[in-house]
Amino acid sequence: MTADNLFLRIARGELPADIVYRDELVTAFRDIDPQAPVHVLIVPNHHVASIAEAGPDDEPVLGRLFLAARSVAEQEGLAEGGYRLIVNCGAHGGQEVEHLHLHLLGGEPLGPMRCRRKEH
Ligand code: DGP
Repeated sequence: MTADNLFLRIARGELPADIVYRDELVTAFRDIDPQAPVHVLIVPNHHVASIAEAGPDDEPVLGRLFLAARSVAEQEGLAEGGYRLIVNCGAHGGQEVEHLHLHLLGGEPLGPMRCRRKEH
């Protein structure tokens, strides 16, 4: 399996993940390597390699990613304390998986910028 289709296969239910939200456009599941007490990834249910590859047809799913992130944040008890949403894009952005994903991080003060807690 390539990294390209990993998240698509999770969204399709073909690979296991701790799913916390799903609708007809997007799926949210817990990150396998959490960088905060709550770390959820929200992904489109169809293939979009990155935000750089998104086009006008993807506008509904792009909006849904943010609204789903808000719902998950409320579900996870983050609404009051606040949270951070991150989209990595391409090599310089640190994107490792080539399927568009929105990181939802929260559960503690995150500081001015977030770095990985450990090396891979
Ligand atoms: P990024 O660097 O923005 O491409 O983030 C990729 C994230 O995906 C990273 O935080 C770890 C997570 N991840 C990688 N493989 C898996 C997996 O198989 N399952 C889950 N749940 N998360 C994964």
